[in-house]
Amino acid sequence: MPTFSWKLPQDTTTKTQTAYTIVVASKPELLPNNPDVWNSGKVASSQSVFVKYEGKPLKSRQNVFWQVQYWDENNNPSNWSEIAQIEMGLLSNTDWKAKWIKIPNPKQWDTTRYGTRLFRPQYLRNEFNVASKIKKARLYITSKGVFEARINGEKIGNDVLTPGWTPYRKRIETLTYDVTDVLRQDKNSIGIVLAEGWYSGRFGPKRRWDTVIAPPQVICQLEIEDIAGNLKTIVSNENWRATEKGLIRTSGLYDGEVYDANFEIPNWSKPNFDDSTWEIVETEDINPKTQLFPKKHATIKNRMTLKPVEIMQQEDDKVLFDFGQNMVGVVKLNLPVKKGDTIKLRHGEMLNSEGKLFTRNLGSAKATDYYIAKKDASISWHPKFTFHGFRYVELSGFNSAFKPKKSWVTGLVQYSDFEMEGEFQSSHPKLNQLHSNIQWGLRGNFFDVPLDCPQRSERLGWTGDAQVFIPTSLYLSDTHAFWSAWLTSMREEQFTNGGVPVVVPNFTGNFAQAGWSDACTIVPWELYFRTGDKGVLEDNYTMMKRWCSYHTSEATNYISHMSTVGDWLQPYSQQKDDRRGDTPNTLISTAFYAQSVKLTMKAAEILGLNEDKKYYEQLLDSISKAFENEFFDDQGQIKQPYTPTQTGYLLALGFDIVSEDTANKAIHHLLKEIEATDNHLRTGFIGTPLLAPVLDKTGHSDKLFEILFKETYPSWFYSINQGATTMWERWDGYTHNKGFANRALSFNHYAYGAIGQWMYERIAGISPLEAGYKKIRFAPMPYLKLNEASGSYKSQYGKISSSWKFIDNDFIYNISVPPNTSAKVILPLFNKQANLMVNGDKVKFQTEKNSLILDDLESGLYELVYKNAR
Ligand code: RAM
Repeated sequence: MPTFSWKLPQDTTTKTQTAYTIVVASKPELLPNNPDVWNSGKVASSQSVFVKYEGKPLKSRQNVFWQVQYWDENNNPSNWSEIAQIEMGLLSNTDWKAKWIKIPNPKQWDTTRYGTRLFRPQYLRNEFNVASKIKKARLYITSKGVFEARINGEKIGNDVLTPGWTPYRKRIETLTYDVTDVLRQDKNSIGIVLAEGWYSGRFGPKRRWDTVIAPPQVICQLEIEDIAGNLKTIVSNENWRATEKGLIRTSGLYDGEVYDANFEIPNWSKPNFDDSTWEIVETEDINPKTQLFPKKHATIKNRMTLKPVEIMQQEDDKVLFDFGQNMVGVVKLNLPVKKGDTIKLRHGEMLNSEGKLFTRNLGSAKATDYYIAKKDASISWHPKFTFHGFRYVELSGFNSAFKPKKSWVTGLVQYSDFEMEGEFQSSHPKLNQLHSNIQWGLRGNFFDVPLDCPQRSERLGWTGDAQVFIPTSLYLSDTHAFWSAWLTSMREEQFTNGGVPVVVPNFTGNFAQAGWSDACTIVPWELYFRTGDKGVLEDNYTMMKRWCSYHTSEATNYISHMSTVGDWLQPYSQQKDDRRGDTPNTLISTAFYAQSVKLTMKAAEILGLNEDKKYYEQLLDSISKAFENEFFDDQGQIKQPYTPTQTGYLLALGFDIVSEDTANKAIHHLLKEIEATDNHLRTGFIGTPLLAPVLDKTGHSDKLFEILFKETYPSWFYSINQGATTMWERWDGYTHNKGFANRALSFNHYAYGAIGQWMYERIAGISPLEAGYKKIRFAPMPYLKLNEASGSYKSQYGKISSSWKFIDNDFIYNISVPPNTSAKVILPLFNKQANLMVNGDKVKFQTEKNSLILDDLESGLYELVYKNAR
């Protein structure tokens, strides 16, 4: 059921909300006075985000209109908001009168090298008549595979690779399109192109074990209401026809697309097309065990375009384009061709030492698209059912009559449709480049589900990568719906024993791993804390509990023996498989056992489940004691036979699982470990995200700045110095001196971008003090390496911004606190005789240790001036 959120106007005098009324009606004319669906009444509350709908359950197809009014701090009512609308899709399988359809006996062939079979894309169509004028029409549609629909020749929507990727056996997301304007009174036609996508074909390691690979199918239901109120429903059924002899010859996510213009079927998706030579489709009833349910998060879209910055001749008929930015999506061609030309596009993220496309890191993904020309023409084309990760594209097979131009190619950047709203700026160009690389990590990998990487023959929803990156992602853009949709898939993939797979949707098999599967507690908690949506905890609490029980079943005397790949990709690992770090597995697993129990305890507290809370509190206490006993000596040092590592200390301190006394000692051992590496990180996927919070909370952020601003290996800036425009899987995936590393060579892996969280929290200075930023903490760290920094975050309440700089020796700090929130400002004390002016007035402030504190600031704009700060 829906929740309602609204923003109070920013830049007015309104400070807070003291009450609200929501009214919901079946027709806009009934608002606000006669709401026939729901009236919340006047509710005395400051809640303005994620307010639950409490009327009668909304039904399939139901259309409702709503408005909100709030009262401010002086009890003055606002005007009613504009009217907003909600339309429900088909909520139950029984709403569907349609059947799954597909071409009968689709031909498949073995690409023996991979042991998987491919199906040709299908073209399916039907015609129908509409006798009277149309008032409203909706197309409900989805597929096992990916599709594009057309009505009367016109493409429906501008979504990419719909319906996206879910555990298909359990649930398939459906789309609803308003098609009122493309239908006409008279003859109409509907056509669908259907390809493999994630559903069948060559994708993921699991395919290799599947003995049966089902061919793609599509289902759709077109519901038309005429002006007299008569309803007509067109459904996918045995009246449809299909062919495989269409333009797209093959299409696969890893391998690319082959488009042959000789197979053009003119007007195939328009009315009056003779499809008598096409085959009658085969139908299949809807399986009640597979839920069809409307997609709850944004589809993938063509979000941006990139033009090449350079064009390089390779051979007579081969050129290479450089987009200047590693990106994800496809290339759109705009070029002249002659009959018979086969244009070939190969994609790569890097060039080798000879200046040729480097593709070894793509694994078995061919990432190659073809366009075969039927006649002399100027073409405009891009592939539909594939995607690639690339900065460079090699184009060959063009006609020697034409001289390649930059305008021949455009990069279509594709990702789940959200605005990149977070802003970060500083006086340090490399820090700004790092922010840009992190943003591109999100653009490249938030592809309906969070992917580890977008280019090689992998592209899976790795849970470990996701759990470290979620806080950063929420700063960068509104990914709330994206994450909660992925959590739905995670719940569906949880095993009966409570384990959670390491990739979601599950493609790796029935096993769980510490640090990865723990995403099932970490992601819900972060999502709740950073958005204030309690519903996330309600939805996922059972999964969290079951996961904790599974953890318990994998522990002896509270010490976990759950498997883990460990501190993945820790530099200078001494292990046989050097992708695994040196931190003992059991230390990692026990630490995550504690962390999952802690977050579940916190969730129980928020949900008011006191018994559970107590239970987890005790369990956490037992785990913490056992952890400390097992791994630490009384000097706060990791003890024999366990190998001390930066990550070992970071886990203990970051997850708070040792006593205060031990923590106070352990921090010195961590600092020693860091000094031993000349202030470089020696951490992998597990430890790296903990460096910032641990060094910060123990008062050693100067150390962190040193690590962060390092230019030598391993460090964030090191990869930038080697040319990175995205986050890399390993810091030295490529180096100017040594060339390419052997493996783990993705040049678009967002995990190490987790440092973005700290850049927003402590360099710009914005973080939530209370869930969802109801109270905001402004705590920048004006650091000597920087002269200024600023950031902004689009919260549910409005834009939060924070910007500081030094002018001469004075520190100037500007913040914006949105309405209906409050704030606490924490600044370094600089010098004790501080003269602090706020909006021109001298103010008193509290001090705490070495900090200056202004608490309970109400909403508004503030300029703080601190004279002679340095
Ligand atoms: C790799 C993935 C991912 C990592 C796992 C352990 O194959 O790229 O990033 O989490 O392995």
